[in-house]
Amino acid sequence: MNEKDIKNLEEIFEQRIARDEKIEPKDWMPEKYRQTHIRQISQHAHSEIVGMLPEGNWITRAPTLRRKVALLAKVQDEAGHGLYLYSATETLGITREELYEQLHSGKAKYSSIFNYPAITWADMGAIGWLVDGAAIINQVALCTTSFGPYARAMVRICKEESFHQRQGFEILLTLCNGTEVQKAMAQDSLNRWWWPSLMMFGPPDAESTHTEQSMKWKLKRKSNDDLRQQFIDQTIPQAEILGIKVPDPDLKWNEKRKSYDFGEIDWEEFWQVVKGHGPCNKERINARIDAWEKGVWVRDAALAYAEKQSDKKLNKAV
Ligand code: BYC
Repeated sequence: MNEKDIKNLEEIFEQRIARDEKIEPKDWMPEKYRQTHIRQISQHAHSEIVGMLPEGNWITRAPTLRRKVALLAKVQDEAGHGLYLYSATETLGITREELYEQLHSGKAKYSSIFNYPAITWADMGAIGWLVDGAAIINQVALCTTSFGPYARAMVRICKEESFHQRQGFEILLTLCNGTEVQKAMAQDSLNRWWWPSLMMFGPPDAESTHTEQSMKWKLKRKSNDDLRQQFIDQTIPQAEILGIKVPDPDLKWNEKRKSYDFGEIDWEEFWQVVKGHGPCNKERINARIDAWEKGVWVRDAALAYAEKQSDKKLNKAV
């Protein structure tokens, strides 16, 4: 293909984006569009899979059977989200093995939030309420993203995240209506998860390397700071219902902006966690590598079975 042909294709592509048409896997797309989607969708998939670890650890310690069933279903949903998202990424011409390799070698990122420990039962509430709450705000915007398989996966994922957010809020509501010790546990959990939840939306717009291009391609529909503000405005009234306090002395309603002003986020901490130096980074990656290595016999058995079946078909055909 010569330069003129590529320019033509680029123009047609930009016009399709402008018309809000979905881009499908077999459509022509600029290489950078493909690569940035592989990066973001796979990081999203890795986040779902690594995100199962802090909660998975609490399934056997859930306080009642009802809580256990709900948590088990939530963690199972996360596995499903990871699988749709890996499948969506594979449509862009990368294999599942390559994606796992990128996660295990530390080349691919996953959400910073999952590098914090879940140390009490209240953390199951805070993860559902805050982490899934933040995820919904980010993902509702992604339901209209320009790449078809990603947008369609988001619709179902958002519905399930909405259930997750409510189960988390309900855990905290129960604790907040319980004994003083239970309420203190809920407050402690909010203290520890609040700031890391705000970091989930990524660096401030001025420092975000990908936002400008991703907004042009309609991969991102809202900026990191806009989504973060929306999350804060939506979450503060919920904290008031719970009767617990967000750990930010600078948090204040701004009547003019009809939004909350809030304190400085510790971006140094964020980058430390993103670069692999958070409290649980090593533990999380080691758990994933361990699962991959221990699962080798399952993959081998499935492959051997598939080969046997295809040999049988072949023998019948001759
Ligand atoms: N953590 O230019 P920027 C869930 C990286 S899981 C780590 O703003 P972008 C759940 C960023 O990758 C939901 N790294 O990037 C599961 C980039 O580095 P690279 C997870 C981060 O992509 C289980 C650099 O910083 N949701 O719901 O335009 C249980 C510069 O950033 C983070 C998603 O993945 C971070 N927080 O915007 C419970 C949503 N933030 O790649 C719940 C999909 C930034 O150049 N992703 N970085 O090396 C997105 O919407 C966007 O990728 C982001 C970042 C808003 C996260």
